[in-house]
Amino acid sequence: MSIFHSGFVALVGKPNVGKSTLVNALVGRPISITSSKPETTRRRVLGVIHGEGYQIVLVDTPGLAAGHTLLGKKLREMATSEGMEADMVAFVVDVTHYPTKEDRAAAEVFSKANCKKVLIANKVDVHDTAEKVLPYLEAYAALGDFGEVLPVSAQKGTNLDKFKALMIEALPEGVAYFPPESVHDLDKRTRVEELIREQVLRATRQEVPHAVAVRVEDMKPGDDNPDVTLIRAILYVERDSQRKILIGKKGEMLKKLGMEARPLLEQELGGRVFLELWVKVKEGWRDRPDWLRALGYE
Ligand SMILES: Nc1nc2c(ncn2[C@@H]2O[C@H](COP(=O)(O)OP(=O)(O)OP(=O)(O)O)[C@@H](O)[C@H]2O)c(=O)[nH]1
Ligand SMILES: [Mg+2]
Repeated sequence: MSIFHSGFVALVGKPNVGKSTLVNALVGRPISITSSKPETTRRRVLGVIHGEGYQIVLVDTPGLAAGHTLLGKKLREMATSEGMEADMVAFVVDVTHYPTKEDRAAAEVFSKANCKKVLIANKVDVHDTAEKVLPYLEAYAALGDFGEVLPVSAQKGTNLDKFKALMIEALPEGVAYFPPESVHDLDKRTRVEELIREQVLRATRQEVPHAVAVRVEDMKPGDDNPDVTLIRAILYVERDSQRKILIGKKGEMLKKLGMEARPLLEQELGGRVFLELWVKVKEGWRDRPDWLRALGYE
């Protein structure tokens, strides 16, 4: 009987280094939302790579940051425990800049993981020669004992085959955790919420993206036309000023968000979608345990 290898590889690091973009590039589908705003990922997302004789389960984690809200604390705890429990840790850094205080803090946490570790230096496409990348690799490699150091570009696909080979090599013998058709572990409702939030992250600035949570209140086939899915979602914000920004002048922002999210939801659900978006203020939800639970951040 041939041997099967499988296991969990946690992608960890500070926010905005490209962990989710890497997961999407490796899986070959946009399963974890991305944006140029730090702290995009707020939940663990599993992405599955299927192959002959192996199955790699990628664990996308929230970026490790010094967030002062209860949500920030929960995300830190989640990312840390996912890293500690994985079969391999991929510590992701970004070579558009030299290591920051946040990189150092994250490296200190994850160098304690008791498993194989690699340093993945992402975004090498921003430099036009390999020589220019070298000093960044050296600076990041000095942050901890990360065994291999691999320069990659999630956006251009550079060295992702080598990254995959490193993961397969590190996987223990095991069983397939997911059936062949599964590429992620999120249910439909969560995917819908995440896709709507992705559009909010892209369209807003400063503190607004961080203060928004999305909840699908209702998702069902239309009464007259069962081929259409009716979705009613609420965008929760923390203050009335943020509510006004999300609605926009004459409701233009909300309309734009709906127009941008709808085709993505139709692609996700494989049919027509009627999307209704509402904005509500839930003061200080990021510091309220009951609301974090209700919003699925526990
Ligand atoms: N130039 C370049 N940009 C990249 C690359 N990979 C990711 N990015 C960009 O970096 C930004 C952050 O990407 P994400 O994948 O959301 O980063 P993340 O590490 O998951 O961030 P958090 O979820 O906030 O922790 C986005 O604007 C991406 O388009 C890359 O290989 N090259
Ligand atoms: Mg992310």
